[in-house]
Amino acid sequence: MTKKSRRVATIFALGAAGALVLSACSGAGGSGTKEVAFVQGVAGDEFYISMQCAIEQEAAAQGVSVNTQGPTQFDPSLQKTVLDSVVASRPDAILIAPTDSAAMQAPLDAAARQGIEIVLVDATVDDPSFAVSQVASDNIGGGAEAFDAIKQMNPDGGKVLVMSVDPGISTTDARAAGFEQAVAQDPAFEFLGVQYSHNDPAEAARLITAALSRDPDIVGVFATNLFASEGTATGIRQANMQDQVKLVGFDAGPAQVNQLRDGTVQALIAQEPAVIGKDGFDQAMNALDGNPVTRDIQTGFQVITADNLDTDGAQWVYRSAC
Ligand code: T6T
Repeated sequence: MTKKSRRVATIFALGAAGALVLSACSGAGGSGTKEVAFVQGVAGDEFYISMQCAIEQEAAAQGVSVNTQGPTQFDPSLQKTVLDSVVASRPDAILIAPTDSAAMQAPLDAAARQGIEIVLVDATVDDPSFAVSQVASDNIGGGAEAFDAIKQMNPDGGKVLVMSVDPGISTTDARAAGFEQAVAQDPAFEFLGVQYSHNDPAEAARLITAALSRDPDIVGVFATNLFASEGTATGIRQANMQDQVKLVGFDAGPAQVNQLRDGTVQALIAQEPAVIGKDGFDQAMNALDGNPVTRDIQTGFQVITADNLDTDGAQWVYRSAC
């Protein structure tokens, strides 16, 4: 098993509750209480729920108030509306996962100009110089690791495809680039390109079905996030091609883990959302307290397969509720 984490992961139990749609935790603090907002990429995504839980736990330990908000879809225009209302509530700091590296630039520049400390968590923007800190996974490395996993299962090579989300998302773009760069170094593999499923599992299922009918000899697919992975797995299962097509998905939501268990997915690349959240929160506090701030923090990932899912892989599964 490959272990890339540079830190010890926060250990989570697998939550049973359903997805959150929109959550707000902690009200306004009294005078002197620091107020922090966390703006998720999208509500109900177990990656951001896991991050939320860690931020709220850390904040509670420090007596800080946290307000968590997320748009109902992974969409910069919806996220901008959420951000605007958060900025209007004048928190001391905002932790945010920008859903588009260009579209979220101006709204975040404007928020920083109002004196709010901004920490970018998970994703970034084209010019993050306004941010006091940014914390993200090794996304390029994770994409390369996905190719390694596919290659191990297909030593003779073949056609491979990336199922991504939307162009312009820093995280998934970097994962796709890391994968493509790794494929380019191996002439036994043919890269069929990147498809964009708009964070919609049904669209990912539709796209993979069409891709498999165009190229029935595809041997591997890398799905760059939780929803792309879930939908791609569904499409491969519906085509009954799970024995031929090796699927490696980014993230480790509970539904993805079930698909790993049933053999539709062969490997998951789990991030450390709790570490990203806690580190981001701590850097915001450093900025507010006038302490030294770490500008860039890179967190790790762990490859989960059926072999380690019930042992040391279990602690990497994301939470459904705090
Ligand atoms: O993969 C994560 C996150 O890192 C990415 O930026 C968007 O998608 C997820 O939230 C998973 O759905």
